[in-house]
Parts: sequence; C-alpha cells; structure tokens
Amino acid sequence: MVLQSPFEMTVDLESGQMSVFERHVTRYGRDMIGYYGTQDPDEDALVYEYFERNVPNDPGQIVQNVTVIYPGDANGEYFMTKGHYHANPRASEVYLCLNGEGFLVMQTKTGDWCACALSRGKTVYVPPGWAHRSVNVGDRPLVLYALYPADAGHDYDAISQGGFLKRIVRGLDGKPALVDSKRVKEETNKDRRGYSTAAK
Ligand code: M6P
Ligand code: ZN
Repeated sequence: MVLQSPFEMTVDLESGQMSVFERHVTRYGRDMIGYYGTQDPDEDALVYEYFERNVPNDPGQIVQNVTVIYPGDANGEYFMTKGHYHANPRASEVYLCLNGEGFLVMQTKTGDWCACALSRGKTVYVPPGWAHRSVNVGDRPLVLYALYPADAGHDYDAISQGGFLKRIVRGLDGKPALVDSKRVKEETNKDRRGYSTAAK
C-alpha cells in the first residue's frame, strides 16, 4: 500500500474546471459508435470530456472526477456518457451536479432501473452493483463532480452488448421523455420534425 500525501485543489463551481488534474479524456461522436439507440452522433461533435485526479489504485483511495457533457443529441437521444458498471462489484460512487440539467440513469443486472434528475446542488448516490450513465437534457453543459473508489474499474462491455434498459429522448413536446430501449426506434421515428440536431 502506498502512503499518499494529502493534497488540495480548487474546483470552479460553475465550469467544473479543476486547478490540477492528471487525466483528461475526450469523447467525440466517433468514440460513441453503437451507444445510441437509433443513430450515432456526428463524428466530430464533442459529446463529453472528463478530468481526474490520480491516486494510487488501492482500496480505500478515492478518485475525484469532473465530467462535462455538452448539449446536443443524436436523432433526438440526448448527449450522454457511455455508462458503465464498476468492475469491482463492491464499488459505489457519489455525484454532485454543479451546473446544467440532466439525468443519471441507473440499472442493475437483474433489471431494476432508476433515473434521478440532476440540477445544480443535487447529489446522487450510486450503490454497488448499479450501472450509471449521465445524460444532458439542457441547452448548456451538464457539469458533474464525482467521487469513486480507486479500485472501482470500468466495465463497458455489459453496456455495449446489452445497452441500457431506458433512454432519454426529446419528446414530441420538446421535453425529455424516458423511453424503453426496445421502443426507442418507434419513439424517435414517430415524427422526426420533433427532434433537433443541435450537434450539427
Ligand atoms: C463519471 C465517473 C467516471 C467516468 C465518467 C464518464 O464522472 O463515473 O468514472 O469515467 O463519468 O463516464 P463513462 O466512463 O461511462 O464514459
Ligand atoms: Zn462509475
């Protein structure tokens, strides 16, 4: 076990900008092939990015992360993260929304699901065993601060194979609607005039 020295930093409460980070990951439309229900996002659209403070990969260490999901959609399905289960089934996560409007969509491998609305000041606890994906339904960046155990690990395979049970699309009234993944094609093809392509 590594004896980590204490450290500090600042997080801008509007933009989420961390004063120090070691890891920065960007996800463009081209990195999200197959994650959306009906259509991949424009390949050059910046869908989301995240920043992390590295700590040793030991049980008991905690990673600090800021994720920014940009406004936009792919055929009406709002921009979102890939979503993942933790490879370590004992690992949980806490989210604090700093800015924007969205949802944290969660599910278990036994078919339970939950969608918590996100807005400034809202926190969500993701217990062990729950996959999680954040979705921006607003017209400005959705900024999330998250804490999770350093040994959590990310399991994307279960998501890229089975997908999420529920998806959030722009409804015909222009408002976010939660739809069953199995029905997303019907829902998004009902009336294409109802959908924007903010990413393009
Ligand atoms: C959150 C955390 C991170 C994750 C990031 C992006 O801030 O859960 O661990 O990497 O969102 O989500 P994903 O890895 O599913 O693309
Ligand atoms: Zn996680």
